Amino acid sequence: MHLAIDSTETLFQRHSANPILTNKDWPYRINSVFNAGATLLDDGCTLLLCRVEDRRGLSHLCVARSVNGIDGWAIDPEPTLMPDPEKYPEELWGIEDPRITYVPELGKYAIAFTSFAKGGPGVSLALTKDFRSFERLGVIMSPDDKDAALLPYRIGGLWALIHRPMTPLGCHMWISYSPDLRHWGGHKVMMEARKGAWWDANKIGLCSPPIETSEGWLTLYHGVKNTASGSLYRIGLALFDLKSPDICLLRGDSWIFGPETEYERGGDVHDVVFPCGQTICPDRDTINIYYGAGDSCIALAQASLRSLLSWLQENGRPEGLDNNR
Ligand code: BMA
Repeated sequence: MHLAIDSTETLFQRHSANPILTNKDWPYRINSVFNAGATLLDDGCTLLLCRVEDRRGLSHLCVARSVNGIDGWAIDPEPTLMPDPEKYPEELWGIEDPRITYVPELGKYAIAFTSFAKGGPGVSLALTKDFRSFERLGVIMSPDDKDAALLPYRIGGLWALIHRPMTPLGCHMWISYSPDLRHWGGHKVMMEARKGAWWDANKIGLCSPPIETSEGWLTLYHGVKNTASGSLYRIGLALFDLKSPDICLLRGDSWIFGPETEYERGGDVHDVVFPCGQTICPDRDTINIYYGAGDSCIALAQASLRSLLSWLQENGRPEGLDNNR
């Protein structure tokens, strides 16, 4: 049995400036800011597409830009992308949790986000070149579904989307394929939630978009443990085959990051760490992981790509073997 508790504690380093963005930083009145998509722009600046919850409880998206990805954030003076329920009824109760993928073939960023309305939460897709104007493609995965990200290029001629439909039997990670980003099929389970007492029992979901490495798609995912005092959101690691991303090559047994600090254990929803985006530093090894903490603020943790991969080689196991799940 692999517990590897000591090595996991040093995999993610919280930044001393945490939390790096809170409602007090916002140029207009909001309740909270959390769960941000992230990308590096051509000029090297970091862009966060933040989920902002207003004081009605509805979410929209707002851009924050920074030269070093840590501080000095320039925040759009008004919401960058507001729900538009007249044209897109699926956005009636807001838009949430964006994941950004740069798609070289299109020369555009693809944003997969949760659109929330009376039918439940579903997955919507939008494209943008500049994070100022957006082309909405509407709902691409019907409710209940969330935690989606597009892979950056076609696989076998088809676009690939990771997402997390919900069923009463469990919430597992799926992958689906499309010739045109609008029509989706070839649905396959990528990775299942475990059962029983596990930290990732019953409900898992993709965090930030998978990172392409020579060993496979390195993937952070969240697991949700239900306890008598509520849900605990923690982060685990898995590696998927580059050419067949529905094949899980390795999955760690322990979580590698969980709520510990005051801003993670408190907040509007306690005990939540929820990354939706990351950037990779010029050394091509350091990852900046941006995560929502307690559904109230945005924090930054740094990790080494090489250390995450070697932790998985030591502590991960292929899926499908008898592993007591
Ligand atoms: C999930 C999502 C996230 C949120 C988390 C904890 O289901 O809705 O946006 O951060 O719950 O509340």
